[in-house]
Amino acid sequence: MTRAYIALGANLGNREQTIRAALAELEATPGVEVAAVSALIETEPVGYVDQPRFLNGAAAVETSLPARDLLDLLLAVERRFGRAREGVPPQGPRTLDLDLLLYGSARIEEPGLRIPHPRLHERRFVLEPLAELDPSLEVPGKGKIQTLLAELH
Ligand code: PH2
Ligand code: MG
Ligand code: MG
Repeated sequence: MTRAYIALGANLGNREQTIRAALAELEATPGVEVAAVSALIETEPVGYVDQPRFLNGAAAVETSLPARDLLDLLLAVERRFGRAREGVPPQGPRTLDLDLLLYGSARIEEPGLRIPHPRLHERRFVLEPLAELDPSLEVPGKGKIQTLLAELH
């Protein structure tokens, strides 16, 4: 089993209901156990700023799925909850965003699959929920969550 961390985000529709239902789908998937979920926090949009506020959080899962299969599962769950990818801005509003942040201590650079997530260390809305789950968590090649968060100030 590998411990993986997933970023949770939504800024359209009933954000909390969608995130909770998505977590239940992950939990219902063979080979995936949701081990911990952070508080869901209200955040100002970053990057593409002209959009509604996000609800963000993070989840730790224990999984026997390879990283690529876990990623495919996250994309399938996003689609099931109405996530559109055609004709919408890449950083724009979405009903559900599930980003694979960390997969054990793995470093992976493949088309469509970059672990650790390349923008993890610069996003407070990702680091804060991760720090709540485990402040001593190590981001391969970057350092401890706690330190990364302190460096943002
Ligand atoms: N996701 C983005 C772009 N901007 N801003 C916040 N606050 N939260 C997000 O999850 C987010 C964002 C693209 O994935
Ligand atoms: Mg995403
Ligand atoms: Mg994202």
